[in-house]
Amino acid sequence: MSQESEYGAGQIQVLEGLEAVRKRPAMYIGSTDSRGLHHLVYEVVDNSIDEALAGHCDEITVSINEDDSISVADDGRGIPVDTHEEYDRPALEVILTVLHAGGKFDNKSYQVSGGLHGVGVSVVNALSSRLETTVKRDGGVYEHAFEIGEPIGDMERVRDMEPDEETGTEIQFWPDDDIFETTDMSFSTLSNRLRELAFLNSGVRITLRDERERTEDGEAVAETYEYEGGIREFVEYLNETRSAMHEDIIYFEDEDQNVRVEVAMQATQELQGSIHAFANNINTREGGTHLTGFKTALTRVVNDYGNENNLLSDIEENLKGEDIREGLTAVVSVKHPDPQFEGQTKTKLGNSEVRGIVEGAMHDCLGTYFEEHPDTAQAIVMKAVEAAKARKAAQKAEELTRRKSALESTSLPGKLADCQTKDPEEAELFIAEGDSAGGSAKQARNPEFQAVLPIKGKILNVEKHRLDRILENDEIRNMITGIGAGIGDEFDVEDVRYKKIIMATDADVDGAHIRTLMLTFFYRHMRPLLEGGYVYATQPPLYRIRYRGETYDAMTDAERDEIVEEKCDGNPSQVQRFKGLGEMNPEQLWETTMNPENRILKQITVEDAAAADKMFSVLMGDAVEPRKQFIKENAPEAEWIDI
Ligand code: 0RA
Repeated sequence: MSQESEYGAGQIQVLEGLEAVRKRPAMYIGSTDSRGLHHLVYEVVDNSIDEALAGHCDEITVSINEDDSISVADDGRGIPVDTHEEYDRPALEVILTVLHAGGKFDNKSYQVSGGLHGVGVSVVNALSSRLETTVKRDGGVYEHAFEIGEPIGDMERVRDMEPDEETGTEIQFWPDDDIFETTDMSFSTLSNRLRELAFLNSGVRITLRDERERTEDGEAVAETYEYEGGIREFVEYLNETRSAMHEDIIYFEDEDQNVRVEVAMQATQELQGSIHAFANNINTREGGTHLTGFKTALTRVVNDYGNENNLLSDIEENLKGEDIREGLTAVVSVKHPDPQFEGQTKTKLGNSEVRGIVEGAMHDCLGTYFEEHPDTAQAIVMKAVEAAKARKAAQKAEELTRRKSALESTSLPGKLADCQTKDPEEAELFIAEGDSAGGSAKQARNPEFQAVLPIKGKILNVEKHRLDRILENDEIRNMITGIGAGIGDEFDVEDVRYKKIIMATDADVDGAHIRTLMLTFFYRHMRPLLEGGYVYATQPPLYRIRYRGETYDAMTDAERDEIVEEKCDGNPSQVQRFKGLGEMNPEQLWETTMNPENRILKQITVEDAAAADKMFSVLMGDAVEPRKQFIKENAPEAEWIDI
């Protein structure tokens, strides 16, 4: 048999497609780090969500299995198993092996898969060492398995479906450790996204199981997310720890030109706003036309109401959008038949007609709501008036000059020991807790590329103060000028002077607190730093062990014990405990914490804005009980904040 007839043109195309995915995985799933790994799960789940949006599925179960494989099961129609004419192979095989095949099978009205990375389950298959599917459909149970994307044998019909059995799809896959830097799935990362999907698609029940962890009675750890109230419950959840100004959630949904719009919001007494926009279930962090439409209508309706009811006389001008959004929690979700994603991370909705659609719907619905709830309307306007007064006060007086000098002054803070290089790619800034650690770090550093800024103990808790007060704080002003890229709306990540900003704090409770204060500041006022992955924390060792002329560092008590047993025959010459960075001599500090060759840095990223928002309000806000609860549930992880 010739090569030609063994491999038809279709088969060759398949292999080439999968090869391309394995060669350049980042093109298809963004990256091959932990983020990319979790994308594999989302890719499969998105297909199940599509089934749910089409009205055929209401239950999805995601399991992290003991061997680190993932199973996703749904009760949808099942992936088609009949023969695909063009390829002369079962459709199931085509969908799992041909790039972008999934979407061609039916005209789904709102397709999530096909959105952000939206590359289809074939990409998951190509990047998995093994993948197994079970489909129940057309009266039968079908199985098919693959290795690194290629079918092993033929699809098989293993039995008939029982009369009471439901249709559906189960996909189990083993992410390929030749491709991914890590194959360790994080329960909290998956849970945040799956909870979000359950909020955004009311009526779908999503269960996440972790077979690696057992409860006391031997069951796998599991959580189920199901929200009949949809994004209304999302806003309630986000506001659990914030003080709401009105009982009910303002909510509306509307459909125009095939675009479905849903908005839920509630005003709170807090200073931080928390507005989250989604398009086809994708978190549009960079915003876009739906968010613009929402903001424009909000500003107009609140100003119209204020003017008509003579509530704006104190400020003698219209409220600005930022005044009105202070403390507002909102979720804006649109579903579009053909969403266009733009921006650096493709998380900005571009479809221009959406702006007017959201603006119009929001204007009508919020206008009506205000007419029907004058007390709430008045409270919202008065809160915005307070915000406007504070803003104007800050602008008017010396605050303006202070702010200007903080943001624009060219002179660097006196305490900063800058580095020689001016190339942000190479430059590192160590923000060191306390003058003694700062002093050691200045002696220890490599001045060519390492700058050191000591800060005094606890910086201001920015969660509790407006910008005018924040800018009065010397430590914060030093950070702003040192980093050199402004603050808040004026922050421009292009101007950062260092692309590694390293929080050097002690490995104790105080250190953890200071780190959290700094992170809160970065998150609220320099978020692109976190989004760009420029923020790190040092992880200095706790112990140094010496034995026969060798030194070993240990990060934990357990690691210390292991080294003592295995490397030192149970009898080390010295075990030194490092209490804090300030107590290390410069040489030790260089070796353990600053030398790029040996040090361990933890990169801090913001995976999920809603989860991060909630975490910072819980950790830094006024409500005490939820904070205790959060720390109890998340300790010791809370310290390391997987936002
Ligand atoms: C192609 C076409 C149809 C459904 C699916 C794919 C499908 C894919 C996945 C992936 C996970 N779960 C899934 N469920 C369905 C439509 C089938 C029809 O028209 O009956």
